Amino acid sequence: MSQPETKRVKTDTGPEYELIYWPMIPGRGEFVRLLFEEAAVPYTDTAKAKDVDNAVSQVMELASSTDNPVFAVPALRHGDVLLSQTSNILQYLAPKLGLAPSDSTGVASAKLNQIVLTILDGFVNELHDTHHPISIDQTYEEQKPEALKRATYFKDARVPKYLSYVQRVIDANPDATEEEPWLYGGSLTYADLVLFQVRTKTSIPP
Ligand SMILES: N[C@@H](CCC(=O)N[C@@H](CS)C(=O)NCC(=O)O)C(=O)O
Repeated sequence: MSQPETKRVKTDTGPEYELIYWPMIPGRGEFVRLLFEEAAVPYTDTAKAKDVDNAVSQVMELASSTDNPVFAVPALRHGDVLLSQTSNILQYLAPKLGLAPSDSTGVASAKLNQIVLTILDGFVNELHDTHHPISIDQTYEEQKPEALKRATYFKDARVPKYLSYVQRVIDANPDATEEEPWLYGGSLTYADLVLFQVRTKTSIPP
């Protein structure tokens, strides 16, 4: 892996950051929140609004908007910019919040995104599908037999494969040490925060 530039750029001035996400569940919104929290940059969050019905309405409105179509939250509003797709939002925010190396060639950005997309594929998307293998609009209870089959396969085959990938990424990083096993470069990036979140929230049964 080529050495990333280490200089950090933290430009947190400018319009307010607004996270739009479902209230009541941390979900994919949590990945975005972690960046703001780590950088100690203020943001608003529909999920933290006192009026839950209003927060839900904002999400629903956004997901059916024709002006600036968004398929699903999380979404980020930053001035005139409205973005969705978790990894896309993180990739936009990280350099602004000092959580990705400055990157004149775009290589660091693409490499970090590659790591993040793979972790999200495994520990968010595939994990989610173990509970909703037939339809995301049906509850887990409506698809339990299929969920059991899917979860067994996920646990036995996919989790080890994804974990081995993460280990290979760390091993291939010349700047990672035993004490500081960063995924990319010699300091914390948003990819490490994504991994932290899936480690914290993912409980794989034995
Ligand atoms: N690939 C998207 C998936 C977004 C997604 O599935 N969001 C969920 C909440 S975590 C949702 O609101 N889904 C509604 C739907 O898919 O219709 C991302 O990473 O942001």
